Amino acid sequence: MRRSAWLAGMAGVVTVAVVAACSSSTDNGSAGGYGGSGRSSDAGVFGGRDRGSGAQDGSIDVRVDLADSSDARAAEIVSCTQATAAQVIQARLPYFDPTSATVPELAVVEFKNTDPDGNPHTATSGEVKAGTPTPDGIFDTGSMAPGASVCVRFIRKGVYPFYCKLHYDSMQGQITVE
Ligand SMILES: [Cu+2]
Repeated sequence: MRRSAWLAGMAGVVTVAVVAACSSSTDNGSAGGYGGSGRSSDAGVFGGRDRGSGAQDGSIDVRVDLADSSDARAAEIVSCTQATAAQVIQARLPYFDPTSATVPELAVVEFKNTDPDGNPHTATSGEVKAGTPTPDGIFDTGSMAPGASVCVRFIRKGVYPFYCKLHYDSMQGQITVE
């Protein structure tokens, strides 16, 4: 857990370190940035940025290594017309519906504005802490007009809280990827 906390604070620096490691080092292999035993469910919150910290405990997580080769991010926006959503989350006042969902790894979640009163909404990853929305940068649908959808593919296991930037007092939700 100590490592996770450090990564949270150093996320920006770690990203730079990965670039340096990839371009200049051959002994820091693709699995080197990960220790399987040190990860916890909240590690996913930090998305693709928890990389490059070195093989501190010597363990290699092959599953994560596979993710390494395809996509380092924890989630990505995908075309709704080319993906089959495992879960639809409706965005409308006063709440997302459903407010929480559990999907398997690589599943696509469709965020759809079904607001009958014409309000735009977003689904923005992060938490609302003490009334202050704090985006974590993993995904953001941007403003969706009524009828619009944005699809997000979840690449890594973890818990992904989100909120609507415009109505975050009531519109908060959570995706669990397992
Ligand atoms: Cu909203």
